[in-house]
Parts: sequence; C-alpha cells; structure tokens
Amino acid sequence: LMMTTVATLGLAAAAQAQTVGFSQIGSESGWRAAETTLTKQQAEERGIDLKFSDAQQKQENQIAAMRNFIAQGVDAILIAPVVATGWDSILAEAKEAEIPVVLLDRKVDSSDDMYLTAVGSDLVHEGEVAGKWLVDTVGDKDCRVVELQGTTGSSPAIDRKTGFEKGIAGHDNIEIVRSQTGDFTRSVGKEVMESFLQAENGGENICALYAHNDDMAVGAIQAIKEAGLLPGKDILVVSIDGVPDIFKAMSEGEANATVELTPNMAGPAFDALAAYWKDGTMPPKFIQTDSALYTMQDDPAGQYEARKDLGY
Ligand code: GZL
Repeated sequence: LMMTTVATLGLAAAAQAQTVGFSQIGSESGWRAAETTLTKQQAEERGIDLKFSDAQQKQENQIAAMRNFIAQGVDAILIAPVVATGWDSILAEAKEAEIPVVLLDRKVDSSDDMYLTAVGSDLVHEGEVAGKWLVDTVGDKDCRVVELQGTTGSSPAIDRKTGFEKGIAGHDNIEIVRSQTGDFTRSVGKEVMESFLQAENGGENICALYAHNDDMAVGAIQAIKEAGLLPGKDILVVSIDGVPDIFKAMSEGEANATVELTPNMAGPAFDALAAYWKDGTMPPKFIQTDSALYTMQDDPAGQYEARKDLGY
C-alpha cells in the first residue's frame, strides 16, 4: 500500500510540474528587472519549469518567442506585451494550440477572449494620482510641466498620459508644455530632459517633471543637476513605479512623489494558472494590483531600505 501511495503522489507531483514560457520585454528599467527576478523566484518555489526569453524591447522578438513556446507545447505563456497592438494572430495561434496566455503589467487591444487573464495596475488611475498630487502641491500657482512618456504605443504610455491629464483637468494654471517619449529608460530620459531644459530657458521656465516611470525621472534628475538647478525644489519631480532609487532621490530631496507599482505580477498569474490547470477554473479577465502614492514625507529612506534587496 505504501509503495502505491508514494507512486500516486509522485505522479500527482509530476503532473504538477508545468512548463511555462515567459516572453519578457527586456530589462529597460529597474522595475522590469525586479519583475523578472520575482517571476523566476515564484516559478522555482512552485516547481514550474520556466522558459525565459528577453525581447530587447522588440515586438517581433516577443512574437517569435511565443511561436517557439507554442511549438514546444508549453502549458502556459506569460507575456508583458511591449506595445498594445499587433497581437491578434499570435494569440490566435496560442488559442488554437489550447495554450493559456496571461498578460503581465501591460494590456493589448486584442479581444479579451484571446487570453486567460491580465495582471496589472490601473494605469490610468496611476497617472491621475500623479496629476492630483501636482494639483495639491502647486495650488493656483502657474506651473509649466514637461512630460517624459513611456514606450510609444505601450498601454502604460497611453494610459498614464490620459490619467495625468484627467488629474490636472480644470486647473488651467497647470499646463503640459512639452511631452516626448523617454522609452522608460534612464539614458533616454536624461537625453530628452536635457533637450527640454535647453528649450525652456535652461529650465528656468519648468515648474515640474512628470515621468511615466521612475527610471526616466532618475535620468532626468541627473540632467537637472547638470543644468545647475535643484531637482525636487526648482523643478518638482513626480513619477511612477516605486523603485528603490526614486526613494533614495526623495530622501536626498531630489524627487517629490512616486506611485508604487508592485513588481510581483507573477504571483497572481501563477495562482490563476494553478486553478485553471487543476479544474478549468476561469479567472476574471483583469486582476488589478494596487497603486499607492508615496511622497517625500513618507519615510523615503525607510522605503529605500525595504525595497533595495528585491531584485531591482
Ligand atoms: C507598467 C510597466 C512599465 C513600468 C516601467 O505596468 O509596463 O514598464 O512602469 C517598465 O518601469 O518599463
């Protein structure tokens, strides 16, 4: 009887050893690196065999990786889609192969019956929180804002712009005077901020920077300092992600506010897949993660310590 029981358990465990293909965008930001770290950790803890692919921020590489996962016959595919359009055919191929697809941290414009579920934050709400923070901070003072957008065509770049504009709506003293993509990276964020500063009288005319992620803000802070201005004072800095280095900047008075985005998208994704694999349970089409505002007054040094070892 003992042998039979052990064999049965073994089979059950083996049946649970699922293979999952993960098409990750790249490592463009600290937040992205943390998401990758946590996804690999979660797969390990759950006994999932994770096949990882880094697309270097190119959609064609993501599509090729997904086609490869389908050919391998994986049990599920995770994808953080770099842009929102152009996924219909590859999602149809996965559906045809009866492989469930879970979207992480970005949305696609394909119909939601083409994927099992999407795990992520309310990207519009994040932008609105940032806009409302600026309204509360500047009151009725005139404030010329420059904006560093995320990757062109990505759902966070589209939605965070929409949300910020909602947040400042009705406050005509606050105006976005320049807006350009910094592609979610520190280096491009810095370069574009340099051009904003030059175009705006050396930065004298800029009251605030809104960056769609902290990494672009960190790059821009460097440019503001090199222009001889004080980030966090001469130019207010508000961004999104809640990576350790933005809290470090806040503790040094060089950034003012961030809207936190959890890098743990894989936890809810793997939970939904476990239920689906077990008995076909269908999750909701959107599993929303929290968005909390942190400012210079919220113990940034402590927040830095709490996050610095999480794989960013
Ligand atoms: C947002 C996510 C964004 C992060 C950036 O959900 O897709 O991508 O805010 C990352 O840091 O590049």
